[in-house]
Amino acid sequence: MGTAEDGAEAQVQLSSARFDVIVSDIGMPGMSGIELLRAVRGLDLDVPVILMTGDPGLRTAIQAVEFGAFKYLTKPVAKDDLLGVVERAAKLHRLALLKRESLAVLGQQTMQLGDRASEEVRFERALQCIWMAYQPIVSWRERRLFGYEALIRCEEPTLSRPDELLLVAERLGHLHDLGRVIRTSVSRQIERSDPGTTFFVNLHAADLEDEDLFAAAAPLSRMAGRVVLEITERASLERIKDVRGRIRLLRRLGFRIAVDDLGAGYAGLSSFTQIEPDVVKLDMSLVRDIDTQATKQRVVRAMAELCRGLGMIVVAEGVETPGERDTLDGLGCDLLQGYLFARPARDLPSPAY
Ligand code: G
Ligand code: MN
Repeated sequence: MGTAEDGAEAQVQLSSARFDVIVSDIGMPGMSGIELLRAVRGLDLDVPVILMTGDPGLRTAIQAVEFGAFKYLTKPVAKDDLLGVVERAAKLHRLALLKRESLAVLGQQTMQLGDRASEEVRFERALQCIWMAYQPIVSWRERRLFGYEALIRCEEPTLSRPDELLLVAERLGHLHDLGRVIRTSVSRQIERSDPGTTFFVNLHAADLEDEDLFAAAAPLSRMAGRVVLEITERASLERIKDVRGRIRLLRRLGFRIAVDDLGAGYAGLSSFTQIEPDVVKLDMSLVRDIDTQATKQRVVRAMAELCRGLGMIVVAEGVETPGERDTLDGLGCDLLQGYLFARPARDLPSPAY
């Protein structure tokens, strides 16, 4: 149990001790209760925060809940009511801790999605420690390196999975910030690398709405001739206005375009007709065990033949075994990528042939 005169003092106490529940006014000198809530989430993802105010405005109430306050009480608050809320909050806090513990015991990698305040704090931290891993894409026939795919990695422990990081960026409306950090980071790597190497960079559909992607002076645009932008088949482009026009602008800057995860996404050919890709990347689900699965072989042979006929380069991703490699080669896949050649890593790992 502890008391604090204002937000700053509460923060000091929070950084040295654990609490079951936090009860705070919204209107306070210096730091508001909402700001305190945000700071609390930087230190503790689970502790319930109960906010009180004598001046209930709709906006603060909405904010309080949106930012993950456990409850919002209007003063005067009867003592028994407050005690009841605090007790309930403490119990749910213990439950939250037990849940984390059980996930750790089970060794499960789950999404650690939290409330808005904790997401903002974690995302800000994540942006500070993003780095790119690079995985080689090789021409197996020629035993030659073709290029690298840049894959996002992040040291923030609660957002270490790329899918989580992207989901939180989306929820917070920060996808453009993330895309810009990625593109700047890749452009630095390209500057330091051999001029013959091509770099594959994943786009999020939302990036197609970021003016920075289309700016000729943006860091990656200045190296567009060495970059293939990957657009996944898994996400829908329906929301994006004038996809064709946007793709045309990217080509005019010098970028080449790939359709990623082909075979895993929506049925139909809308991504193809809209994007007319230079490169197609077959999804790993088609690659896995292809050496023993006749159906996959038929599909991949037909896809590779068609795409090559349309002048597209075909890349197979997620190649893990020599059997998969040899089968894909025989089916007409020009370029291969996967753990068999190298895992994604910093500093442009060399492929093993
Ligand atoms: O969505 P996209 O295809 O861009 O994602 C590639 C992901 O696949 C990366 O996260 C990368 O680490 C992973 N990956 C790369 N090579 C292999 C592989 O050979 N096997 C498996 N299982 N995953 C791979
Ligand atoms: Mn990709």
